[in-house]
Amino acid sequence: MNVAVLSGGVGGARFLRGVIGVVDPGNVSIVGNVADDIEVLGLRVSPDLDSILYTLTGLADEERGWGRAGETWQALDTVDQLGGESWFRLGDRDIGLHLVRTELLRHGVPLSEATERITHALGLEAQLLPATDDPLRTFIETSEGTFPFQTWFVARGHRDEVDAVHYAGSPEAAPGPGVLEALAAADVILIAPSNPYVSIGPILAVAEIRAALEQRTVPCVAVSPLIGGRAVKGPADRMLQRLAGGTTPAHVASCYAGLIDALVIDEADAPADLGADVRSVATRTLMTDVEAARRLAAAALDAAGAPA
Ligand code: FO1
Repeated sequence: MNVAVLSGGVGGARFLRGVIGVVDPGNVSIVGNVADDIEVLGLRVSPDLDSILYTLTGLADEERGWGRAGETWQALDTVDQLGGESWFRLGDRDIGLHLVRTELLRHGVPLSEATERITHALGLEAQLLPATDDPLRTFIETSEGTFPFQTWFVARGHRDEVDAVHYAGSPEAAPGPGVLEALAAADVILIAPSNPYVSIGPILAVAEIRAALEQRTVPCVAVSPLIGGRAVKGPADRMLQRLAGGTTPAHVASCYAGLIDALVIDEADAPADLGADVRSVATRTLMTDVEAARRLAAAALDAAGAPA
């Protein structure tokens, strides 16, 4: 069975670990968000691709949720000492990856190919596909101004309430190599429990990816990132409250109108009526460990009528 998964960073990565626990990783294609990528200290950082890569290869710092385990920060200490830009914390091990990626991009290698080389070198069996090779960046509009995603998220601690989200570059962005092929070859399409606005939204802002989902001939199932109307971590609940008008499963489903056949929700949010076209399936969605992530992935595949 071929499975394609649309995913953001941390929550998505944990879910993906469940997916590759129940489906042959060689049959899993991941379409990853690249709109929160950032250039910092001359390095190109792709946080969501890296969270997925590190998590699936066992290199992630589980507690922090991003970056690598056993990280040290000597390079950043020097940056700090020299008055450089140190608000976006790059660890020594992590920097090694960014150096390689940046060098490849500087030589004209597209992000998709750079990602392929890096994931291959680290032994990732699943296919990790950047949603696009084109410049696509999320901007957050607030009453304090409009900020690039990482400025709002990290530097400002995602405290400002969000009035709107923009995906700069989306009208020109084409799907990355392999993305449409992976969606076309999939027996099931899954949307990971990632933030609908800043993780999945940018992927769906690539018109041809959205169209592929609208015209799908196979089931598409999303997993809600909320439990009892609350985000496990991050600003998803506040964003849904403000931008969709609430945090119920119906509000989550509204972010994927016309794109999904079922929404997996937490038992704490059940029962939910999502209208005639979208079923809701309730299960325990908190991914406390790998086994819980596997159970959630299996429930999502079950909801798609394609049991693992
Ligand atoms: N998140 C933070 O909250 N603070 C950081 O300093 C930070 C650095 C960082 C470096 C590399 C990387 O891959 C991720 C990093 N993140 C950091 C996480 C990242 O900003 C977000 O979790 C994602 O972009 C949201 O999906």
